[in-house]
Amino acid sequence: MDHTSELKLSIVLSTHQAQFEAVAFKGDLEANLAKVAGWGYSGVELAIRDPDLVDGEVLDGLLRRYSLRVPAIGTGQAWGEERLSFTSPDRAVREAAVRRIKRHLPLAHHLNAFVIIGLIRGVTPPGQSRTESMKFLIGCLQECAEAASVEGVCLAFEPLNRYETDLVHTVSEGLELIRQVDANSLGLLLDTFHMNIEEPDIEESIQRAGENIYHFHVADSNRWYPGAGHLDFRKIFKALYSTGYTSWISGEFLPAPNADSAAELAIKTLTRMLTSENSQ
Ligand code: LER
Ligand code: MN
Repeated sequence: MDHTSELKLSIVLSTHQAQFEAVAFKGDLEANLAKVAGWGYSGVELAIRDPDLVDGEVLDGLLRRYSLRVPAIGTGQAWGEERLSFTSPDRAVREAAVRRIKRHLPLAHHLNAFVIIGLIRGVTPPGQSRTESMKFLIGCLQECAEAASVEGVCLAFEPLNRYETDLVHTVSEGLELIRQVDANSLGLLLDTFHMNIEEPDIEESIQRAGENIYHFHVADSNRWYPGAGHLDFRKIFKALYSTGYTSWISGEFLPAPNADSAAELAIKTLTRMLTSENSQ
């Protein structure tokens, strides 16, 4: 396994201050981009609550200055900060969530980035059945996927662990959801932190997801940087690349012991794991 010729390593960075914890860098965009590039990452995954708050020209200039690409745009802050969701019992909230995802599409098209559908799926509220939540979720995804196709963008749906949502925890459930939405622009984002909690066999699940894997998040078992927990990333990457995956590995982990050390240790560990002399 030698991917050194084209190491596509990125890290999640929030364009603005945010509450979500597993993002090492928030706030001061230029300072953060400079640091990320300095450590050797070639990409930044941008977590954006509201794309209307992002100045595209300023962003373009900064990405050029630091030679960084954007593999994906994270959208979960619209849930974390504003409670927008695809499964709200309130139609107006669901419509606002769909509108928000659609607003991400022009920037995603411009950056050639996936739009992530993670936490914005929401949770089943008291008094609503899971069946109803899934019906709302599928309807919202169909609308977003259609708009994404028109814009030439793909959506990456992320199975999340049971402590964050009651809806779609596993690769199997993710694949079934994709089948039901039935849109070419929809694939999966797999996250090793969630897989460690929910999948019976991480490597087998990765292989089963196969060409439906559009994007990949890494954090260790404790949601620290890869190498700080007990996940076997060599086995995980072997399974991932055996599916034909050629896209990005994106670090989404806690700023522990602090953001800078986590980012630096992550890229060192990932680079070592992905070079031939160190992989089995
Ligand atoms: C949330 O736990 C997560 O993994 C993010 O990628 C949410 O979109
Ligand atoms: Mn994730």
